[in-house]
Amino acid sequence: MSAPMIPYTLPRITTAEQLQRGDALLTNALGRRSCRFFSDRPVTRPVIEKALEIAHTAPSGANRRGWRFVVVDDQDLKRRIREAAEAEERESYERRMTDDWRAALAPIGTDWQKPFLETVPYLVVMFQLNSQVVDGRLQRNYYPTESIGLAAGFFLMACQQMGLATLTHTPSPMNFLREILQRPANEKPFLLIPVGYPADDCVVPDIPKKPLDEVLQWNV
Ligand code: IYR
Repeated sequence: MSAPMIPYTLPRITTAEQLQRGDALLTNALGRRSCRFFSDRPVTRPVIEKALEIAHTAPSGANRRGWRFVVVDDQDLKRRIREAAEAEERESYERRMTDDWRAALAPIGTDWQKPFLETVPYLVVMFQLNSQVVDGRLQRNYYPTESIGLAAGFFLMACQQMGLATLTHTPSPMNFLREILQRPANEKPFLLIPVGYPADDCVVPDIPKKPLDEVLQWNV
């Protein structure tokens, strides 16, 4: 049965204001970098909750919001996650990755060691729900990967807007997150996002982003 329909409007703004707002957001987006050196300075809880509230507004297949966000601020859990992530990462860096993959990562300078997983105030773990209980029965979700990807994108931009640094960390495989965080089998770990402030001596690789005109096509 279709839901009742309600009016939808957006404020009418001038082209100049559209561009001004776009520029402000672009400056912000360009300022975002993946951070691998975090301060242990605490982040006030309502701030991270706000960012999650924003993530939760993302569009999702059939409006199911097929995701779970787990915030970890417990030091012991962070340590266990670091240990498990490093074990997988060590195996990946030393054995599982192809030479091409290792070469692609060389400019970024990453390795299997992830001390930031313990330093950072929060680890946000996003789980993808390929199914969930709706109206009392387990039903499949639609476009769950696209949906959680959008939620993650919203979250990263929200954090940046609020002055928080993030990293999209992908230890692989990530099943240990489900075990450590005691999530059920229908919840698949999608992304591990450390959130906090950059360390005072934080550095990031000086690498350019591919220009837009290399990826943008108008018509055919
Ligand atoms: N998951 C590893 C390796 C890694 C992979 C890609 I693709 C990156 O852009 C960066 C790192 C890690 O997090 O170190």
